[in-house]
Amino acid sequence: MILTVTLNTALDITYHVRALRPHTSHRVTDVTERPGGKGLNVARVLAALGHAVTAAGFAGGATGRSLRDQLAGTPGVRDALVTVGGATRRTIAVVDETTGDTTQLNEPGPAIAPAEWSAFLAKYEDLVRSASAVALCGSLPPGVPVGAYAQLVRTARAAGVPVLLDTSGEPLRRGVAARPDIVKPNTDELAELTGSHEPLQATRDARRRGAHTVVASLGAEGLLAVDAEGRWRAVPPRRVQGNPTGAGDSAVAGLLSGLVERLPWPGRLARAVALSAATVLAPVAGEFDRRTYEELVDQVTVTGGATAA
Ligand code: TA6
Repeated sequence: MILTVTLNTALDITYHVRALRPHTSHRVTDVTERPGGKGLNVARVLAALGHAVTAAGFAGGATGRSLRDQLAGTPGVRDALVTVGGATRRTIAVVDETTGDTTQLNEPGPAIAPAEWSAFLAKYEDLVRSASAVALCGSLPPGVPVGAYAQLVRTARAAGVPVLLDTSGEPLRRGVAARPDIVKPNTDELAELTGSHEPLQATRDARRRGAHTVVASLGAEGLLAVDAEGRWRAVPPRRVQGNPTGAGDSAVAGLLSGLVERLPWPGRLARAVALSAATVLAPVAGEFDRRTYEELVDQVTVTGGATAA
């Protein structure tokens, strides 16, 4: 099974409005609630691709119960969340149907007590031993140590399990130094980590800081992957318009599924880019239309190779 970790789970609420204007009230044309937080989106996409997934992290309160009820109805995802005293946060995405722009509001999440963090660590150490790969994704809730991801990366590496890290800021900086197999920053996260706004230079710098492979998300321009053997660029066939929330999480699911299926890098990246684009075209994060994905995956252009590092 693939283990996903979402320390700051969320009940993702997506509102659609005709046009979003400040200082006015809006009629909501559509609303959805889904289990969210980056790792849970990754878990749902991996399960839709046919992988067995165990979802670890925290959940609590009425929002946590609602999230877990929905997760229980998701075939392929096993709930290994630790119950906490605080309430799982909500994140709100407001989609402007006229422009396609999305405005995101993310609550900070519940405070995690030291005993809750210890309970999670014990569970993680147990689960990681039977995992084929681990994904560590998203922000940290209050109370979780800033070096949490570094610790989780080290545990996975000690168990010989490949680990992917997708976070930002200081947790990313410390996590990268613990030498994860893959990191997937976007260009802002890379610039914050390295001080460089030039993706190739920043990607190489992130590798020098400890990441084995860096897969930089270039938004609508696709992905840039660099490891010790080479570098690759994957570009979607066209610019797609829709809700970009969760597009990066779908890319992570593509990379991880390709890793455990031992797909060569071009196939992994094509899958990640196509899943990402199919998620933009779907109304909410963590979901995609299978046929759209299958059409897109054959049209992704991948260049580069093993000698081009
Ligand atoms: O990537 C989209 C998303 O996963 C949303 O589903 C939402 O839950 C949010 O990001 C959480 O991100 P954060 O960085 O706050 O943990």
